[in-house]
Amino acid sequence: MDSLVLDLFAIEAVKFGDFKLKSGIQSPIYFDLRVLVSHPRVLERVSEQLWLAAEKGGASFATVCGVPYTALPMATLVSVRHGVPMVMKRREAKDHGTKKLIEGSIIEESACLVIEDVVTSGGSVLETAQALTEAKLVVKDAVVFLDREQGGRERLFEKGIKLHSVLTVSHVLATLERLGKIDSMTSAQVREFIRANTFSPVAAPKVLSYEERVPLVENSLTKRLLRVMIEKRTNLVFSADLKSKEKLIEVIDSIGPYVCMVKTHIDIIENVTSEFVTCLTQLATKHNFLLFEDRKFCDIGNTVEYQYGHGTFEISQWADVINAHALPGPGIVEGLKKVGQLRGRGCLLIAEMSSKGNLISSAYTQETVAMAMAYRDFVIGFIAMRKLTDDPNFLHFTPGVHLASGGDTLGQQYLTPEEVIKNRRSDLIIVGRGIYEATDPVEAAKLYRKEAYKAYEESLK
Ligand code: S5P
Repeated sequence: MDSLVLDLFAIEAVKFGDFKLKSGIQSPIYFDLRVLVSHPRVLERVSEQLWLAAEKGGASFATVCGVPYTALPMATLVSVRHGVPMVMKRREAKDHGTKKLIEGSIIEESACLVIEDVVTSGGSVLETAQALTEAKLVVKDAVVFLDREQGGRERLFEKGIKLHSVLTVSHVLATLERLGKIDSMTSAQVREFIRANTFSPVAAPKVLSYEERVPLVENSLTKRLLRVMIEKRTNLVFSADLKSKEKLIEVIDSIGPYVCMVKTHIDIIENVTSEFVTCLTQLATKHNFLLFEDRKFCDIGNTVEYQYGHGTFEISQWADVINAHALPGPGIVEGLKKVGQLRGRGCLLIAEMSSKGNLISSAYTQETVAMAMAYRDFVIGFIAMRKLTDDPNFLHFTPGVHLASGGDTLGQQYLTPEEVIKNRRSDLIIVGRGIYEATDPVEAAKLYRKEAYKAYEESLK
């Protein structure tokens, strides 16, 4: 191992001095294993050591996956040399087409070994492991060439991943000092830096109960919704996508006691009149639920201001909540806010969609979350397929929910209430056809309510 450490030092894969890390912290040591691609013999040895470390650690796996990008050539060498298939993780989901994050043939439920060059906090390994898990692979082991000993091992262990390493910083320091490449001062300085910059193991943030969230949220509409959810013990939103006014009123009146919100597409209802809208608001008062018009605004600020405040449906007059795409940029929220904020309304940003092949990328989702943060006085949450932020102010609404998994013929993809609330940690489920197309919509609403609320209670444990 001495000669490998010396080689790394010679090719400047390990450097001493004063380096600014990605996090902004100044570090007296820097590892840059990206240079390995220019040194094939060293790269080959590094890869072989990774294999041996995983083997020695007792890792068992059917595929390997390198954390992009530096570990990709390492994983490739391991794969080719030992005949273990590899899968490849994209840095982000493709913007078009399949949106797959993991490329390669996947044998569901088989174990995959994550390969990484350097581990500090363990964050990159976790991110890759999460993508692999979502692709139905099992991650129990990860192997890293260099463990910076800053808490990554412990953090990964907490998440059920055993980290095997070829080298640790302590080992590298001791070797270089012993071989006269660095002095004892340098090595002591690095040790002190590592000691002072260790990430403490963190448990996944606790899921807050609705009661715990009420005093934390800033927006009064969010507070109101949470209170309804608590009082009625429901996190079910009914998507009332019916065309007939009479039928719609009948269904809403019968399932009203079991939902905290009713979502409409006002433009699909035939011959909407002001009496109908009044009836809708009366039902909302009678059964204590909020009204959400699923208008999905998506235009420049000036236009959405008109669409929201005026026009046939006068949405701002009766809908407590509306939603909007972030696509046009912050102007859309500004325009909607001009109309809605004074009336105490709230907006959900569409950060993800349930439909197959939708063009939303992970970068778009992140930008949407950032936009919401900037307008937290009006944006109360997201339409999303999972929890996107731990900020208690934002509620996550997930559509595409059905007790029978699958989808429809037009691209809708369904998840179960349990998957959405317990595993993906969303806050509310949106159910349409699962309820109004059931033989007995009232019984169906009761069942969805029960399942989603039970999943919420279990997520608190
Ligand atoms: O990504 C989305 C966003 C929304 S708001 N996927 C969706 O399905 N929706 C809406 O949720 C959709 O417009 C419909 O009103 C409801 C789902 O209906 P279901 O019958 O498939 O449950």
